Amino acid sequence: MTVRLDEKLQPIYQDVLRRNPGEDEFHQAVHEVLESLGPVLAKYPEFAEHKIIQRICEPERQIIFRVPWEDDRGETHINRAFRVEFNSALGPYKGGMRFHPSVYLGIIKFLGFEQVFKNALSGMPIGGGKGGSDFDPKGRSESEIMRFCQSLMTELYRHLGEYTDVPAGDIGVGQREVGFLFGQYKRITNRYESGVFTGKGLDWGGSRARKEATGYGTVIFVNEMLKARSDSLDGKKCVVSGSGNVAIYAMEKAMQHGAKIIACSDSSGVVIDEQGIDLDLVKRIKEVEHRRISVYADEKKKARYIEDGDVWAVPCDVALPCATQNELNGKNAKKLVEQGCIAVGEGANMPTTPEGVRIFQDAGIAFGPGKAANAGGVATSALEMQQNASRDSWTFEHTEERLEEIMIDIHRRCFETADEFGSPGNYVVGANIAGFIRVGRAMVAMGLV
Ligand code: NDP
Ligand code: 2IT
Repeated sequence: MTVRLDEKLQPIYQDVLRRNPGEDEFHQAVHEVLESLGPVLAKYPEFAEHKIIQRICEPERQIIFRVPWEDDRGETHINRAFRVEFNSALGPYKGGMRFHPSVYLGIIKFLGFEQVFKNALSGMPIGGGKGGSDFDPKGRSESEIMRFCQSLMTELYRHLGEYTDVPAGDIGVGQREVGFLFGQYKRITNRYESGVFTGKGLDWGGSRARKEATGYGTVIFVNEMLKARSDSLDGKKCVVSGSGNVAIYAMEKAMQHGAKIIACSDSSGVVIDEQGIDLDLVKRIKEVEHRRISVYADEKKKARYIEDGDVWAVPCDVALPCATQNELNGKNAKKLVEQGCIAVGEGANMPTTPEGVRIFQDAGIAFGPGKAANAGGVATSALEMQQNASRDSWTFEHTEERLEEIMIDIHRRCFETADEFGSPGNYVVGANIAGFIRVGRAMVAMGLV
């Protein structure tokens, strides 16, 4: 069930399929953006004239390299790593690094492509890029992870720079990994270049509220969607997928808004706690002990753990997918709608399949797509870059206030753009068009580069 593209866009999409065979997630992300762009070409013919869409779908540079490393027993391993420098019309390439065994070029390209529009939407001076490796950190010791990060950076450093390409974390890459990567960059280049990485520790150039920013921002966005419908999060039952960085701080902010979190998950199973998830316990299990979410039910006798369970089968008012791409399909979406869900905010990147998105939109529920709803993370990364450039360090309150202003502004822009282009209430259309126009205008202004 795919939506037909505008006739001018169809050949462009066919070309993307032809040039990028086997990269399903990238095709999906491109199709979803192109679906929104028909009315933009009608209103702004200069974008077609300058072939902006064709250019935006082709990364400026793609780097693929071997990462050899030795485990604790002396055995050699070879992984593959990527950095896709997608678009630098608005600033240095900016986007996270993902370490997960599922990583291949198609995943990094979909993430890099999404990042271009997300970063544009954030209003900050950052281009889009993404990187990662098929390295699986699960079960690896800290010294193995350090050696892997050092080996990766020994190759990647030559492509980075505070004015060139600025990575951060994503799945499997948190502050610890950012520390190992930044440390090796500093050693090789002999430069303490704080602005070359974001998501750093607070003692060595990190920003307050960066750790919280993606999850917090997602919930701020959801609250704005509800406000636009004269509703709020207060008293709502929420279900969150994942229990990593984004999930934890989405839960925290939703609770601050008076919501009750009744379920979260990891890739092994689901925890349901009708009394409300105990976030301190989740933080201890995940952030301190790095264990499985099943431990939660071992410690809380009233909670239930379902091995391989489906988090979207738990009835809720608000669903916050915060784990990974395509984790919420059409069947899940149908069930959520039937069980009374009124809003979905994507903390993860592209967690809802195209069929799922259509089911939510046809049902008229508030749907906040990732490139808008989770933009608070990268926006706060840009605030970290700002603090690094001025050798300053802001308070938590000030940084969170900036984040809130940015999220409210993103919501407003998506809302108004959707209206302007004839799709009122459709935040997917609003986000795609508003992001595209900002990048497209900069590309036209800079000529054929
Ligand atoms: P983490 O590694 O901290 O947490 C990821 C969580 O999702 C874990 O609970 C993990 O479970 C689960 N998960 C990951 N992959 C899968 C999978 N294939 N199937 C089921 N569960 C899975 O990552 P983040 O919280 O940083 O990232 C989560 C999502 O948010 C990603 O889509 C990321 O791209 C997106 N995002 C992150 C931002 C950030 O600032 N960190 C910013 C914007 C978006 P397990 O531990 O069992 O693998
Ligand atoms: O998907 C994302 O926006 C991120 N992983 C964060 C990127 C960043 O540079 O902070």
